[in-house]
Order: sequence, then structure tokens, then C-alpha cells
Amino acid sequence: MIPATSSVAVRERLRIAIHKSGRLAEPARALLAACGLVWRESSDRLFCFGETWPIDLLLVRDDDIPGLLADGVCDLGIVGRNVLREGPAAPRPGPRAAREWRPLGFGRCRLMLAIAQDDDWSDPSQLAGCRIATSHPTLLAAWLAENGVSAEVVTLSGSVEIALRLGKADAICDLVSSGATLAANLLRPVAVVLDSEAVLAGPAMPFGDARGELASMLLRRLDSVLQVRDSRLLICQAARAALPGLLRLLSDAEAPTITTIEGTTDRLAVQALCRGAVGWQRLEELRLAGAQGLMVLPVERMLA
Ligand code: PRT
Ligand code: ZN
Repeated sequence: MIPATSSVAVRERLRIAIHKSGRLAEPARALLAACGLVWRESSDRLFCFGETWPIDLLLVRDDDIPGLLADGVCDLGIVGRNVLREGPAAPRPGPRAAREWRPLGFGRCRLMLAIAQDDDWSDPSQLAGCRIATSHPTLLAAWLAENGVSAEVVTLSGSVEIALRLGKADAICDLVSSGATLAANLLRPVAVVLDSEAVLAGPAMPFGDARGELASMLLRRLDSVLQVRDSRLLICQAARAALPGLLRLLSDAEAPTITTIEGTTDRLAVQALCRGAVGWQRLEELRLAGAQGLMVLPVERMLA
């Protein structure tokens, strides 16, 4: 049972819509769990009651999330940018359309136009007068308008990739990640309509009640979890003369800590929080630039 949205108690709790099943479901729950949220699940597995914080989850089809946000049934949502920008299936009156609050770094894919492998491609103008099958009609129509192309948008709810074979379309506009589905259907991608990934979506205006505090706390933790996920602490020692070269190789680290090693005048200890990957290649380059005793450590938790 989903509690009613109108009671005062609910306004004091924050409700987040996430994908019930499908590729965004597990990563979304894992991300929220990493923020310290724990839930008790209802027997129908549609609603999770927040036990550590008054933050509940509603488990739904991802395509329903923009509508649930626009209707105020949910306060926040984790959904693909493609679904968020496509918007609710039926347009809602009023200014409640949700905005992207944070990109979350999983569920990456691209909404792409694809044509038959054997067809030539020059530029978007060649789609003029074509039928293009998609489950993202709003995004496709906007892209066609931006590119000054007049084409027929054929809306399908699924199996877009077989529309050419069925004779329903001359081109398709569909999500692509590895490209294997396009290749298996003898199609080739020719233009990117949208780069997508899972995002946290929320209202344009701040909440005017207790949910505002909860949303701020969640964002603070989320930012920390996302930062930690991509961060590595690099520690090494080097001669003072090597420092400029090392700093060039550590350009993704904000203000590394540099200290003089006790009992020396020209030996330094360097500690840098790197935002990008710190793989073997980079370690070799640092070593060649004079770094010694290199160590790369994962970061457990951070709070600004
Ligand atoms: O039933 P419900 O509507 O709740 O779930 P769903 O079936 O829509 O979920 P799902 O998992 O298919 O998609 C959820 C979201 O995952 C999408 O809105 C995207 O934001 C994101 N995502 C990331 C993808 C893909 N990658 C993806 N590859 N969604 C779909 N695909 C499909 C694509 O439509 C095509 O059929 O995978 C196929 C292409 O994959 P490749 O690897 O062969 O290129
Ligand atoms: Zn869906």
C-alpha cells in the first residue's frame, strides 16, 4: 500500500521514485544505501519505508517517474536523462516539470539515430520525408526541429530496432550502449540525439517544508558518495626539484598537500586526492618524473 500524499505526515517525509526492475534498479538502491538510508519493504514490494531517515522509496516503471514528479506523488526520482527529458507520457498543466539535480554516473547510453548498414549517410537533411521509429518522440521531434528536418515520427513503445525490417520505418532513433543490438539488426548509428545516464531529478523550486532539509542532507551525502567513488588518494615522496613535474601529472588533484620530510631540506612528502583513474601507466609516469614510494588508496568516506 502506498500512503496518501496529502497528509501532513507525508509532507514531512521525502519520497523518492526509483526503477522497480531493469538496469537502473540495483545501482539506484545501492547509491541510496551508500548514503546511509535503510528501508523496510512493503509486502507488494512497491513501497520501501525509510527506517534511518524519513525518506521512502516508491518502486515504479522508469517511464512513470516524470509523471509522478509532475503530479507531486514523489518528490525526487532516479531516472535516465532520456526519460526525464522525454517527459510524462501525457503533458501535465502547471509549472511542476522536474529538473536534473545531479548526474549519477551509471546507466550510461546514447539516444541515436540509426539507418540500414548499407545506406549512405551524409548529414541530417537526408532524413527529410523519412519515417523514423522511436520510443522517444519528444526528443526526436526536438532534434529534427533543431536540425531543420521535416520527417514523420513513428512512436513505438518497444522493439524499435526491428521497425525497418517490419517496413514500419526508414530509420530509427533508439538507445545504444554497446551497439550490439544495432549491429545484430544490420543498422548503424549516424547521429547522437542525447547523451544519457541516470540522474537525480527533483523540482525546480526548493521544498517549502521539512522535505527541504531532508533533500539537502541527501544531496550532501550523495555528492560525497559520488566524489568518493571517483577519488583515489595518492601518496609519494620526491626531491623538491621534481615537484613541478609531479604536479603537472597530478593536475586532477585539488591543492595537493606537500610537506618537507623531517630531518631533510629537499625531500618532500606529497599527498594528492585524484579525481580520475590512477592506473599503472600514470604511476610509471610519476616514477619517471621522480616519485618514490608511490601508494594509491581508495577513499572510504568524505564530508566537506
Ligand atoms: O519496464 P520498465 O519500463 O520499468 O523498464 P525498462 O524496460 O524501460 O528498463 P531498461 O532497463 O530497458 O531501461 C531503463 C533505462 O536504462 C533507460 O531509460 C536508459 O536510461 C538506461 N539504459 C542504459 C538503457 C540502455 N543502457 C540500453 N542499452 N536502456 C535501454 N537499452 C536498450 C536499448 O533500448 C536497446 O534495445 O538496450 C538495447 C541496446 O543495447 P546495446 O548494448 O546492444 O547497444
Ligand atoms: Zn521503461
